[in-house]
Amino acid sequence: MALGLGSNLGNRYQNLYSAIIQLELDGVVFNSIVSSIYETEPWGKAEGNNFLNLVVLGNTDYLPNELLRYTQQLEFKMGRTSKGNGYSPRIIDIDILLYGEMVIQSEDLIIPHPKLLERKFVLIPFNEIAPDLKIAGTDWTIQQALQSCKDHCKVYLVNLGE
Ligand code: PH2
Ligand code: MG
Ligand code: MG
Repeated sequence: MALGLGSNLGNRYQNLYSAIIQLELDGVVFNSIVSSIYETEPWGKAEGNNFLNLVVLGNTDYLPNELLRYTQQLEFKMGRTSKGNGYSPRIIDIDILLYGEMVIQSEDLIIPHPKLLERKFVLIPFNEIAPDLKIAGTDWTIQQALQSCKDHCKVYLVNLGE
């Protein structure tokens, strides 16, 4: 199971860090592998500052809809306010990217994430930790998806050293 996290409001680094810690503390995600953090240009109609983004790959005992409910509650608990149009600045955004081999098309949840293939701010961190992972419902790996991705928004590795 893989999650994409993003923040472009407040202390962006701390927001990402708090969310990962909370996911682990609540036992929702375990054995997780976390990508580096990337500073990314707003993609699409997104307003506001650059984002920090990362991808978490891990295990979970939650079913997809339970995981969705949990992540939405965590976003809310961390102070995310309006849902806006989905593109307004946010303290934290937690998106389910993949859930094993599952393909889900329900009203409130689509897996794989419907915009996964279009977004370098997701594919670049994802490729760092799982280039050979297959994307359910496609013949592609993460690396192949990244190589074919036409997104021109800039994605920079954040150097946290020193
Ligand atoms: N999230 C969006 C829309 N645009 N752009 C970047 N760079 N990073 C995001 O996390 C992001 C976005 C909607 O959730
Ligand atoms: Mg999102
Ligand atoms: Mg979201």
